[in-house]
Amino acid sequence: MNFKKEYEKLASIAADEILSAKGREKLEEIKIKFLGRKGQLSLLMKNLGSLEAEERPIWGGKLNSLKKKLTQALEEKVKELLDESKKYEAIDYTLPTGDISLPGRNPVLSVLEDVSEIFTEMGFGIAYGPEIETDYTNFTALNFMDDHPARDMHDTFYLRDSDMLLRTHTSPVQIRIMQNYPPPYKFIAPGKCYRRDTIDASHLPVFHQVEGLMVDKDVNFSHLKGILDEFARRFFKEKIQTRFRPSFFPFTEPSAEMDIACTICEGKGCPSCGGNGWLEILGAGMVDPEVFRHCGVDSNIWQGFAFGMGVERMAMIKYGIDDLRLFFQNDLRFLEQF
Ligand code: 2NM
Repeated sequence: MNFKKEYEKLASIAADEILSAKGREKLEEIKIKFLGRKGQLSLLMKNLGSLEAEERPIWGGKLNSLKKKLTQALEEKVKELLDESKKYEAIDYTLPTGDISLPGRNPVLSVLEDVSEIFTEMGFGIAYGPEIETDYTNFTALNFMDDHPARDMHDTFYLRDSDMLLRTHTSPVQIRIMQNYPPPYKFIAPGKCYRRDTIDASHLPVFHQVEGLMVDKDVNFSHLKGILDEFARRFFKEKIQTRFRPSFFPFTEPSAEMDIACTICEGKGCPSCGGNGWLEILGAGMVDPEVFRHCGVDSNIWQGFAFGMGVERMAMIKYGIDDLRLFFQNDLRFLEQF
């Protein structure tokens, strides 16, 4: 062996390997490799005899101080690894956490709960249904014509190679309940809906709706007005002014939209309400007999009203927010205000 070359090699790599060792097992391996009884240092010791006689004490001394240096480095590394493992041992995962500040709930969810609670207090149940729906329950049963623009690929998310789609409103929940249970009905259907809208301050492709249905043997338009008027007063404030305007939906006849006096200008007219003093908050109407027919409900015996509102829109009006994208950007500066 070339003694000097082997010595230089050992001296240059051994300390680095010790310092960068990851974990006790690796360190033990390194220790055996360099300092073990049959390790590289012992090998060199045994080979001192291959040197010229006058060189032996010099290289012997060098080997001894290298051995000392490596032994010391090893001891320090053992201590370092021990400290590290103690650091983890010292964490007690069962201790209560300290001062973590949590933001409030997302305002969309809290408005959805507020709306649901008001209707629950008025005796409505709550029903849920799938977000993936059929063309029949989302459109046909609701009296949408075959060529209605809402059915367009540009407006609705269709699932590839099937007649399934992402529901564009929660009305298919009402359809499924009516198809599967006998009247009377009095429930709301809150949940996510999907439309292929281009994102802007008032449109997102995913949004939330609360729709409702009340069907019995003697339900008429005055019940619709009474319930929805009471809802508006509980949701906004006792003295809020409301009005109903005639409207059109494929699934109700007659149909109406309900406005409240603008919460910003109280009806005087401002940019928020487009200057006319009123904010539209929901659509409603008497369920069309054609919808009942699709669900197997006899419209000669049962009548009722239905309504629907956009939760994001309600939250925007309630909290005076002019861009609905803020609800879903998860910016703590926004969320912490609720
Ligand atoms: C609205 C407005 C008016 C509605 C109708 C029905 C059903 F299934 F009973 F026919 N569900 N929801 C309805 C009525 C929804 O949203 C603006």
